[in-house]
Amino acid sequence: MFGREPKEAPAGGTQRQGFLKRLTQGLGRGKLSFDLANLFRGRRIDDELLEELETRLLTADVGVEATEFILAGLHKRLARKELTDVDALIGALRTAVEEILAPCAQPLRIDPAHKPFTILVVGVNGSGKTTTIGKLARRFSDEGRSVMLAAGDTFRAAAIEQLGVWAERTGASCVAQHAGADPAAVVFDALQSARARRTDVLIADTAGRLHSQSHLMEELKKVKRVLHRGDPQAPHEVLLVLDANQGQNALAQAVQFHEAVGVSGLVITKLDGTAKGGIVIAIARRLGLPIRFIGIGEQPGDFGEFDAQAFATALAGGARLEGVEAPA
Ligand SMILES: Nc1nc2c(ncn2[C@@H]2O[C@H](COP(=O)(O)OP(=O)(O)OP(=O)(O)O)[C@@H](O)[C@H]2O)c(=O)[nH]1
Ligand SMILES: [Mg+2]
Repeated sequence: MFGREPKEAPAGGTQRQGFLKRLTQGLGRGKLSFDLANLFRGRRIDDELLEELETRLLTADVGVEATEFILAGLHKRLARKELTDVDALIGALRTAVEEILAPCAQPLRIDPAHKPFTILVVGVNGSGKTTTIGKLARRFSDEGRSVMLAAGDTFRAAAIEQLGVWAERTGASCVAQHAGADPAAVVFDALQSARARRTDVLIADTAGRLHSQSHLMEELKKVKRVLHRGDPQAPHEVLLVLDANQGQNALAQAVQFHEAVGVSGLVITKLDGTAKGGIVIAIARRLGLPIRFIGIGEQPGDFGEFDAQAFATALAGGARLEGVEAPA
């Protein structure tokens, strides 16, 4: 489907295929796939079919704007008689989706010149920030990098513990203070400590909910400012974590966070259990921000780089990735 295993993975191709297969099957379970192959099998292309296609796209949260854009392109090709049967139509849809997604498929590159390479993780409560941090910690340590986590969500005591558990599981170090401490102070301390230890990657967790949304944005701005004071180039990445289940709300969140703290990359989580995966297309078209990773479950391995072609194929159905079955 839409993930890519780390390039450094020893078993390379085989691992990637295994991941793609799981992603594709996950999509099938979550009904994320538009399921067009089944819907359209044996039919001819007419107005009714095109209307059904439009409904499918809207139901999957592709959004009005992106849906209209995709359909306009298909109508043009139909008028030119380039698409004579449903297979050709699904193929054209897949290509259209891939063209929207491809510019956003930009992997996160850790520049070793920055020690630590600092990642600030933001997003609303429950979107999957802390879990994503755990997955990133696992990924980076598997690549042979040293990792430090900063417990910048001081709003909930449980958040600090949760991050500590991930640090233990992944062999990362963790800098934390008591609940209620100033998150900017925690993150600043962590930066000093990571620098002293020559840690490769520092990942800062943040709260998803405060007394109000404006409190949250002010706090995040302060954390960012303080990091910047410690290292004029930090944070090197501001990663916004979005829950795909939130559909069009995820889009609104992205706009808001981007305005407040300047997002440089996205992680889209919970694509394993949603029928709303089309939101990825809406986000790509509306924001054009790099999509760094996707999450398809709660475990460290349920995570991969975003792959536009694989995602489009899994969503549109019809075609086969080599060695990967389409969702049943
Ligand atoms: N199915 C599924 N569950 C996920 C995924 N990512 C995270 N979760 C679950 O979503 C829930 C919330 O995840 P957290 O990582 O705690 O979210 P958070 O953004 O840190 O939440 P706050 O700390 O409250 O702001 C947990 O139960 C996670 O296990 C995913 O990709 N798929
Ligand atoms: Mg959290």
